[in-house]
Amino acid sequence: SRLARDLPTAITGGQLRLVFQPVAGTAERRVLGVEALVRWDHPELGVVSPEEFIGLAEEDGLIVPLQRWVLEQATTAHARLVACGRDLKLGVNMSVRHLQARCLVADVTRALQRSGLPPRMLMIEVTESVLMDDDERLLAELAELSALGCIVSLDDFGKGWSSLAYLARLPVQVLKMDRGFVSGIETDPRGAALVGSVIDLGRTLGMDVVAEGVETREQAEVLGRLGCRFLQGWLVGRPVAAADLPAVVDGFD
Ligand code: G
Ligand code: G
Ligand code: MN
Ligand code: NA
Repeated sequence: SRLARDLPTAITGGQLRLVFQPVAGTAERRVLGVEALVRWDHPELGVVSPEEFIGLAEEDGLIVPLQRWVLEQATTAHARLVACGRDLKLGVNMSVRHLQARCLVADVTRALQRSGLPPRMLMIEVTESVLMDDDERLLAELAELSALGCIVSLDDFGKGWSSLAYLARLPVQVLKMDRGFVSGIETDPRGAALVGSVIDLGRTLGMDVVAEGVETREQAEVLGRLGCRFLQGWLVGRPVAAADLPAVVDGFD
């Protein structure tokens, strides 16, 4: 395809850029972190979503260099923000292929060293589906990231079908609850009850829960009542360029 053909140039030719979406506290009403999201500015096709090219990068063996670029850029930009006195976590999405390639831990270590970002400020986000095949080696790699001091989160939690028994064994500290759970909770008591059980599950397992896709004040209120401490979504903020983050973080109310 056109995208597959052009992807190598995107990575080496400066066509990728990162945007950062804020995560806020429910009770603590301030921005507590950001999630880095990659964009491809294709010279002819315009902005291409990662949904369209991450899979291609995985198929074509380009995912490791792409994720290295993301890690380097995100940690460097974030270290600058932290150096200006802002105490924020950085979430970076990772591909399971990078874990399988056995170089994620080394690449994360290098990015932390180069940027000077404290490990405790970096959260590595892996999707649930990725971890379903129950590969002990992958779990060990994730545990190594935690040993480095990084946070590991399970992204899109609830979208797939991971078993509860399996979840308990995962070396992750944060559940990012898929936005499918959040939509409609303000009007649907069953949906709200379900979200409540995910939050309780997180508490039982000692994991923080971040609600994704929060779009309205009503949803935020329900989530707060159900004990959810962290919110992400358009209500908190849309993804913005690194240069615009200080204004978002400092102007939040
Ligand atoms: O906000 P957005 O439309 O960019 O997100 C689309 C999807 O792409 C999300 O599932 C998100 O997790 C994923 N994604 C965004 N940036 C990255 C990245 O740098 N690496 C990987 N592997 N996935 C990403
Ligand atoms: O990493 P993850 O799969 O969670 O990627 C976040 C995705 O969700 C991105 O595509 C981002 O643009 C999208 N997103 C972020 N906030 C909202 C929101 O409030 N509503 C909706 N519908 N999508 C959102
Ligand atoms: Mn994510
Ligand atoms: Na998600």
